[in-house]
Amino acid sequence: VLSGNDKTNVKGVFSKIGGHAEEYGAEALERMFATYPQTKTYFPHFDVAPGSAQVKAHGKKVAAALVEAANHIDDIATALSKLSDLHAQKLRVDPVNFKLLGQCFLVVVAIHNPSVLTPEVHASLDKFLCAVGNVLTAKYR
Ligand code: ZNH
Repeated sequence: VLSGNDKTNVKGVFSKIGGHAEEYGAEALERMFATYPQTKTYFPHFDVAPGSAQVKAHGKKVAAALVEAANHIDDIATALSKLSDLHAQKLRVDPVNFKLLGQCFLVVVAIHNPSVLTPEVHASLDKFLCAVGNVLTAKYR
């Protein structure tokens, strides 16, 4: 469960990264595909080469969902309800992969903003990314 302090920390991260969120989303995907090549199997219809326009576009969507979750941090489940349906009913991504993408996103934030990611903020952002992953896999059965 995210504490009040976690929520403040997460909002702080998103306000500091501001307009870079979309770019970080794409970079996190690129890093996930490179570091954990098995994740590419979910995207057989994508060009997953670094710099791919499809990966950039998808990174934007993922980042927008994260921003939406951060903006509705008291009720992420409602904010991402449709996306949760999509992942449960159609995409059926193995939940382990959410940890991988979350970790890649953390690393990308750290690379670009070393001073933002204090250990305390790191822990809060990690909890938030886990919470998002939990929402997106909550309707699996
Ligand atoms: Zn996911 C899709 C988000 C994770 C896989 N996604 C998607 C979208 C979004 C998202 C927003 C779009 C939708 C529409 O269009 O409507 N994801 C997300 C998030 C996360 C995720 C936020 C976390 C954080 N996913 C994930 C993972 C994976 C995935 C981990 C694997 C690996 N997704 C996916 C796919 C898709 C999606 C495959 C579809 C794509 C296309 O376009 O086709």
